[in-house]
Amino acid sequence: MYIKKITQILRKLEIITYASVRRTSDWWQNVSLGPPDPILGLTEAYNLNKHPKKMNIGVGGYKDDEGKPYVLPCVREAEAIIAGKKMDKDYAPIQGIAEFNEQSAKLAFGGESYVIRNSLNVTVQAVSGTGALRLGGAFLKNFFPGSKIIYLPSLTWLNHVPVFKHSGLDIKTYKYYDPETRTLDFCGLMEDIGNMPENSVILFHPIAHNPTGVDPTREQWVEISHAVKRKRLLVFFDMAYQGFVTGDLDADAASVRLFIDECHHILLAQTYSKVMGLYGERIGAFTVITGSEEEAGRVLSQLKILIRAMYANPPLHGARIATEILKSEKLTKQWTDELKGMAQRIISIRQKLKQGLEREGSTRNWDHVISQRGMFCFTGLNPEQVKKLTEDFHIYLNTNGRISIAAVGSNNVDYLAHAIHQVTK
Ligand code: PGU
Repeated sequence: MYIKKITQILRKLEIITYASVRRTSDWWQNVSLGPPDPILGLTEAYNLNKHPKKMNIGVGGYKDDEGKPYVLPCVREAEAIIAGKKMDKDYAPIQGIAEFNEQSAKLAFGGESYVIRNSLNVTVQAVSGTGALRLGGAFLKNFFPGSKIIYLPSLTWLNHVPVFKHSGLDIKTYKYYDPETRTLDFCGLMEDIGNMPENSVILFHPIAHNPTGVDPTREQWVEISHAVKRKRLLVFFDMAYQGFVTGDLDADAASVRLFIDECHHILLAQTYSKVMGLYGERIGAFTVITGSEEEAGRVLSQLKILIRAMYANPPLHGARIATEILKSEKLTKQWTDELKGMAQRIISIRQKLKQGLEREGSTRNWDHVISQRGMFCFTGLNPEQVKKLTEDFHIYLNTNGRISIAAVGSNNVDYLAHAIHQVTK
């Protein structure tokens, strides 16, 4: 009897203690379930699907003609050289590996660029393109004296919005793509620039616009540059596809270099994810063009403080690979040949897709499949049609109708054409 009483008391105490612990540690009860990522979430869904014909054409990652991930042979060679050097694993400097930063700036601006000759560029290693944009966002939030608004093209890479929001900037859009004509809405773009408040920030994709594959012409870039200057806008270029369109690194950087020649003090995000296929290595660079070497020193000091607080210093391996390739004439030549190979395979898949759609009997106009540039095709499919492609054909793509042509192979392009025709006829 006595023992029973004690046990009851102990039990009660335990419950009380447990309840009080529970009460104080219910920290996350108001955390709501977030939606899957609109791009990377597709891979999660794709991985769960067991259908033999399933296709993941949602994520912008280059695959070989059999749909397998492709490691560039120049990357394999660079890795062999690095392995042979038995390098240490010490921390990189806060701003990253100096040689990598130099080579990245040369790649973007050209070795003879006046900004490099006069040390006007502050180029730091970044955690890939996303990290470069995020660092740029933090720099703008903290130091840009103008408005904290960043203007993005209406239709842009989906992650631009959360990256800049997370940086504390306000997002507005400018007209870019005309869905009727499937071309650049140049008049709308110029009109919107004309209406922007002075000293705002405007983001451009310098080549292979994601998701539309529609870029301004050289003449249009010149006009844009003049309009931007009239409004004293700060230009942030997000260059994710240099070399991916033509295989010519200089040609694909033409818009960035035009702005440099016209004395714009731009910001630039670069990534080696696509162009060297270094997706998972998370390697990129961020540049601020300044007005003097002294200003450059001050800007670098503040970037280092921001980096230190965000991730301390960047990883080594991807930077070492890119540096080996960029500093060797032989490997750079091999790299550009391999870039050309990737660009050509994408163009040939575009042609096969269009032919396939015609063979299926589609009477729609599919010219844009061929005319758009870069990794993506902005098909014009609506969310309902996209849903049907996924449900009926096990094809995963973004609800905005964007497909990564670079992830389609000769073995499944006809299946894709058949499926697209079925949902659009
Ligand atoms: N900027 C643009 C225009 C991009 O398309 C991408 C990647 C990035 C920056 C960032 O690339 P990093 O991998 O951080 O270097 N866009 C791809 C990749 C998947 C994703 O959304 O991250 C895409 O599918 O749009």
